[in-house]
Amino acid sequence: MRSLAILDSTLREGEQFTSAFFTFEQRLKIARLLDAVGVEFIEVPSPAVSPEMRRTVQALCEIGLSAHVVAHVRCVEADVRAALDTSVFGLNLFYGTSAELRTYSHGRRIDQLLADAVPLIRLIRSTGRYVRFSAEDAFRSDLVDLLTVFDAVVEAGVQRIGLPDTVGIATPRQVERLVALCTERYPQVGIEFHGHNDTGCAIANTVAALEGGADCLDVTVMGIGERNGIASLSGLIAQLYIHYPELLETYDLTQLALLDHFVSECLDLPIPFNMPITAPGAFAHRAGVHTKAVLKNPRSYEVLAPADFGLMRSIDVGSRFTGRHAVGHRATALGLRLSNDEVCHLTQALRERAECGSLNQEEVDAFIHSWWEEGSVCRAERSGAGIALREGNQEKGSVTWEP
Ligand code: HCA
Ligand code: CU
Repeated sequence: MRSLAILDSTLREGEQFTSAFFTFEQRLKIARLLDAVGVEFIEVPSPAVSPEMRRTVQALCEIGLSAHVVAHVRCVEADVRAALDTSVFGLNLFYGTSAELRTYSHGRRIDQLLADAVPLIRLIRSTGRYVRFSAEDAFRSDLVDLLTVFDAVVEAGVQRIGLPDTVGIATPRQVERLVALCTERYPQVGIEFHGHNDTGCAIANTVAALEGGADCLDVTVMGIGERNGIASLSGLIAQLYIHYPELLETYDLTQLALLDHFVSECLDLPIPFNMPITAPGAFAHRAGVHTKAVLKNPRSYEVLAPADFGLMRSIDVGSRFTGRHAVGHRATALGLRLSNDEVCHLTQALRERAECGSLNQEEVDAFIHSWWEEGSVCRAERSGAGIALREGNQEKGSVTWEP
């Protein structure tokens, strides 16, 4: 079986998300939750950032996580030494290789950046630590430059090379091809991919990297990161669950929602409505056609089983699109025994009411109760004439609603 490592960078890339801030305690709790989910790597910022960051990184190394803590470090000797001064498992080095970053970011030529990086890689390897080198902005880099850099860093002893799509520009096909090329050229090292979401392809690109041969995929909780972030942990897990379930065998998927909720609380940022698995509506079904089928067999419209993630599905009954199966099901759950005709009438009444605006679950329940009570009055009034809707139907042997 092929192996896959998920690297979560919520504590590094994630805190580069605009207005994000995690306290010391929150960082520790996020790391524990990530560990409970089962990610292999937790990426943290460079300990050289500040004494407080150094304290945090060291604390994260000492709380007994199974995940490997790796520091994201520039190819600058002081930064590398600051990271080596902590107990991190390894260092994730990065250096911009595209013309854009070489010109406007660090201003170094390819030969100059290699002169910086190669001795540092050797230094890190001499301490026995893990080292990965990422060519920042790989997908806007000239292929010859990129391979020149990777040839040198692989030769210097890195265990993994990283291909970040720093500006979210790549298509899945480009990612798969470049990763496949590197997998073939550098069979002795692992390949990592880190995909930004500027054009909405982060998760697709991350899965394409896996299919191209990458063995380490970067994510953050809810996809937070610079600008509009990178691939989300939930999004990647949703894809793996369906297409590569064997790669999730060591994961505890029931911890995922707790993690997303905790980070969402820390940032005072709701989980996005379209977040796979953990969005509030990820397992909510609405239109009559859908709810009828889902009530018969959830697999009709659910490819992810909510229970596997410790979650529950919901049936939204309060819309103008509602159907009698959903309404009958809800009425039964409320303890009412309705005939088929009654369910049809109730559904019609509910739909008419929902034309003025959708109802939430509480409003639906209140509507059903008051509809039922009004019906009882009518039934009582009419009972002398023998035309009470419900009892009358039952007398005639009409079928009681069965969900
Ligand atoms: C950054 C850039 C980075 C690095 C990714 C990596 C990117 O914020 O420093 O080290 O693989 O997207 O290129 O996040
Ligand atoms: Cu990034």
